[in-house]
Amino acid sequence: MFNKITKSLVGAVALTVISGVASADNWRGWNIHVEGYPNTIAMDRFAELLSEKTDGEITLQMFHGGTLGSQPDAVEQVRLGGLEVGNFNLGPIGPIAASANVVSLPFVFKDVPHMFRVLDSEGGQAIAEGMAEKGLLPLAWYDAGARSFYNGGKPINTPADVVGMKVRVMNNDLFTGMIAELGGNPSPMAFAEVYQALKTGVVDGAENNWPSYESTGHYEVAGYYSLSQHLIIPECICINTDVYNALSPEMQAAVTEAAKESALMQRDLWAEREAVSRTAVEDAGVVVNEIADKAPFQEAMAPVYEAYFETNPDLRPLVELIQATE
Ligand code: GTR
Repeated sequence: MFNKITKSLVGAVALTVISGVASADNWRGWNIHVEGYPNTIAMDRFAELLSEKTDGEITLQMFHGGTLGSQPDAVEQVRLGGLEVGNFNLGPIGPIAASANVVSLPFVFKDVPHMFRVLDSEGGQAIAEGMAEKGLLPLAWYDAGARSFYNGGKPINTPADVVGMKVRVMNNDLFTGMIAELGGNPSPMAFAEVYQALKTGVVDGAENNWPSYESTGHYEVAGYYSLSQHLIIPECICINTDVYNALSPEMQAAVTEAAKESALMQRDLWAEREAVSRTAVEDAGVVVNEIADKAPFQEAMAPVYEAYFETNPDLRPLVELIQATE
């Protein structure tokens, strides 16, 4: 009896080896957002689709709410292979992959559809290649809307309103430059620290899209939201490049398909959540203002672009390509 079992086990192992079926890969994924947020739902769906499309050969355990660390740390983790995947905003990736930084130039995109048209073209290809070279291969793009300024005390209508204001930004020289050129004091800080910093006056303001402004509760402590829409930055489902390259072509296709399906879901959820979040904060008493003339904000960004081109002269054509994309 024992012999029989042993024999059939040996047979099964041999078969597995011969047919090249590896044992399941268990991946770990990072996400900064809370339960119910579009990205959280879509990353969970990505995990489900991964199992389905790979017949369980790849499983993904998602860690939401930034429990595995801040975004800059998690970006490093995925690059180094400590984590396999993450849902990242390209803002904190720019300092690592220069081509990915083009999307963080203020006002570079006209609107979100323009951003997606660029990402779906050769411009997107160049950005993706630059990221993959640095160890972060983007499998699909998520929507993160447009970022606008918010603060306590008064609305922002002109750059003069930003003078002297302490504004939290994500870690990236383009963002510190952006605030400095408007006359404010930039304060790079982890996302998780912003609520307390706004509440205690360590910073006067910050900037983000509707869903993050609402989900973090920042609106409770910074009640003026001014529609500057100065940054339109995509997000990725990014995978460690070596992990992806080690997969068979069939597995690569399955992983990419799962990511793309997740992204389509995220974009639908995003559109809904933007409206829901806006209504929620307005109902809570947030004062929202349109900025009648954004040109002075755009003009103030000229030195930010110059500094970027000085460090990355070879990326000027990519920026021009984006600007020329209809
Ligand atoms: C959110 C974005 C996060 C993070 C955050 C921030 O809109 O989805 O990945 O970048 O902004 O401001 O740090």
